Amino acid sequence: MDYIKLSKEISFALRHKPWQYELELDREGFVPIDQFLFALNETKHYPKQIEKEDLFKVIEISEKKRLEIKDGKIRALYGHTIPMLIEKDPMSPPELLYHGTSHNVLDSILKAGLQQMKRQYVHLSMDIETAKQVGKRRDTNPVILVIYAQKADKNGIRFYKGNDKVWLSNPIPPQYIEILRK
Ligand code: HQG
Repeated sequence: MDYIKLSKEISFALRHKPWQYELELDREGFVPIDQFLFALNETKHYPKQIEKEDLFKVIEISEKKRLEIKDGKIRALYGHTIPMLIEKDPMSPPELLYHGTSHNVLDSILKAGLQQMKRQYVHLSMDIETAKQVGKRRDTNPVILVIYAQKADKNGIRFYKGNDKVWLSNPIPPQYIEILRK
């Protein structure tokens, strides 16, 4: 089984295009596992039937915690672009969070703040190392931004937890953003 391919397809279905699989996410982004397996197997993208164990395997071998299985349902923990806003409970963030990005968007971010762009929320990292990994997707030597999260939270910007390393937020105005000087 090509678990990398399966992982990408799962994220695609749960974050971006559930309707292509005739799936409807609930308000928290969950779908029943049985429905999900049925939909994946209908695509005939895999040589054998996808079973529940394959979903656990995808979660187990991934270095990022992208998915959650709970009460017979599965969901993506972050990354959504679907029009229906996934409901998250606001939470108090740590004092600082980080965001890794490419140099060519720096001016725009310092002017307009961090925007969610195509996704539903801005994605922030719990630590500098994670932010570097995120930024490296776009720039071999990414810029790391420090986000004064607690200060922003106190001033009404909402923060939400994705997983242990990824936080989500509403747009972050420039006054809470600083470039990390290495
Ligand atoms: C940038 C991956 C111009 C922002 C990662 C980023 C993450 C602006 C890009 C997760 C801007 C959006 C999310 C502004 C923000 N002007 N550019 N005002 N505000 N940007 O992919 O945070 O592997 O939607 O800096 O690891 O890079 O998929 O967000 O470069 O956790 O599980 O606009 O996706 O996880 O890009 O990444 P993205 P992201 P997975």
